[in-house]
Amino acid sequence: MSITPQDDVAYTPISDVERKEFLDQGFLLVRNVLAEDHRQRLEAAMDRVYAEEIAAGKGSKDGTVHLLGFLNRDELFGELLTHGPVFRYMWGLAGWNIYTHHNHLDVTPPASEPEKPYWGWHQDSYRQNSDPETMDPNLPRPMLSLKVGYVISDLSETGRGATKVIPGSHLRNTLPRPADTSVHNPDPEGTLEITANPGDCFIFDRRMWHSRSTNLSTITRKMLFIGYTYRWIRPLDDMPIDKSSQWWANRTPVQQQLLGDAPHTANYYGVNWDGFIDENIPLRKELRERGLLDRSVPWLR
Ligand SMILES: O=C(O)CCC(=O)C(=O)O
Ligand SMILES: [Fe+2]
Repeated sequence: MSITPQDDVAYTPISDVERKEFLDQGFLLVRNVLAEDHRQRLEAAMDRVYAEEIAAGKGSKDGTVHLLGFLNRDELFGELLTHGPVFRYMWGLAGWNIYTHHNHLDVTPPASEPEKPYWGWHQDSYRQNSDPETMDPNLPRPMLSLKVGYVISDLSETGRGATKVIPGSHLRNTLPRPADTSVHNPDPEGTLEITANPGDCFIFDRRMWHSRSTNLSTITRKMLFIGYTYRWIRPLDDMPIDKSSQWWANRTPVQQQLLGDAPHTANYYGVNWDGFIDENIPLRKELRERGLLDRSVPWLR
């Protein structure tokens, strides 16, 4: 049983081995990031939000809820933004100039009908894969964002609707598509279905080719996803935050940064017109005070 305070965990640098694995594979499976009582409280909060969404008619026909911008729906979700055992990977892999542009709560009941053919393989972020003018097809696109998926239900067996990934595929700009996607096609070579226990998480580079899968089991799948990107990239979700709310007042300065707060638009670029980098950007300040800025890693400069 660890007695390390949450903050110390959050600011414990990841190892070179983990960084290398992430850079090579495009993802990391991290075990036991949620203590069981924490996981249960998160699940209870998810169940409440799920019921609210269903009552508001926002579930799909089979009872699936895919709620974008869920963080401000519970105190526990706001705290999850800087959850120590995971947050250390976020700044360790992406640096201090980050926030969440995209987050979703997913409840996927057992499929009510036989699986229809679909091709779900994609890299995240839509036009980010087309707009940047990197014309050399062999030059990998920039990562730009990464995402953590907290596993809340038991995904220890395949067939429970887990995310499928192709390890190492984040450096490939294309994935061959079957000629006919109206029929069932085999998964691409190298596919891995991420089986994991409740309380585990996986962290992935948004470029890694991945797909959802159908929940063919009798267990409802529950996941919480939080994406982190650079502060100079626009939000993807519509998550209006009431800054007069208790929820906002309860957020730490780092959490407020991670929710998109900034004193000035230029601040998103790390610019302080009186100097160059704004030393008061909360996460940068936190890392600096702890001696964790590192000139040899550009995103930690
Ligand atoms: O729900 C899933 O398994 C996949 C979700 C996904 O594509 C994503 O979070 O980017
Ligand atoms: Fe995705």
